[in-house]
Amino acid sequence: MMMGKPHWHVLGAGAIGCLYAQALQRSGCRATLVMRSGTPAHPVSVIVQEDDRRLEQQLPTITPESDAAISHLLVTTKAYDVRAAVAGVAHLLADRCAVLLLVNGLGLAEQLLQDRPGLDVYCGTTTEGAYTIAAHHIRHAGRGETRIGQAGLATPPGWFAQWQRAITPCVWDPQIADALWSKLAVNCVINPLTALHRCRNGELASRSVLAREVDTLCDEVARVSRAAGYAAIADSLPATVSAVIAGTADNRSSMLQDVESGRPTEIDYITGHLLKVAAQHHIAAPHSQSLMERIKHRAT
Ligand code: KPL
Repeated sequence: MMMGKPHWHVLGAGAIGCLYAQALQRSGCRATLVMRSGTPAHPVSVIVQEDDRRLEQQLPTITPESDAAISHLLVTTKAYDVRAAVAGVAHLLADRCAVLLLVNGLGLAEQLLQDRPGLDVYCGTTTEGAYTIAAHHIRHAGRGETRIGQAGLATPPGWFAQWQRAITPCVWDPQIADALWSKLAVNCVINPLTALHRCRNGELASRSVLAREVDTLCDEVARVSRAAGYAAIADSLPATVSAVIAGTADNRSSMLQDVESGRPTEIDYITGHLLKVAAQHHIAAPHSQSLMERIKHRAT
């Protein structure tokens, strides 16, 4: 049982990091942003715009040089930054620090536990829609659901009640692996195709050439999903992907945004993870393999 309200440190002050940091602070928790090494550790003003409301909150910051003790760490960085970012604050982490990963892709919890077996790692996934307008200034564009869990943990830890007060709806999911795999499967279809064809999500349904690629890829991702033990997700994948495409038709996927801004992509943790699982089950996944190579070797 948790005594008092936990103090959350947030690593990754992008749109989702700012949204959750502000929500936690407004609910009565302490929330502190962890800035890059060498950044002046001044409080920053986090602005969240939703509908016609503008919520502004001063949040304290620390850098890895500080002597803070971190008991609860929320990680919302890009997938490829997680390992180094957590290593950068490792000396500040309490024994059995709770680390909640709200990042795209799979495989990172296992990596973190390999690096630091003492951590108490949780995983989450969210359909909240938020994008950055300027540094620490975001638009909360669409309300969604946040699911959090830890493999084998049926009941939530003490800190979770505060999350439910801060973020609605926020659900404890004893089957979090299913939710994470379902998101991975959708991202394996939508993200590389939109990034390669430089199109919005909706064009994957409205352009027949792309719709055929979606079908082929859904078949392949479903085969891997079934072999990995996610038969129900495999069966409903075409319908799930169609629904996400329709519901996010105007979106530029996160991978398309990464490509357009010349950033690295999260392909290693999305398609790359699928390919690792496919290899473990001796399943060929040539379309995913080819997409991954084309994304990695694309001309920028
Ligand atoms: O999760 C997404 C992403 O862009 O990473 C989808 C669901 C595809 C929405 O754009």
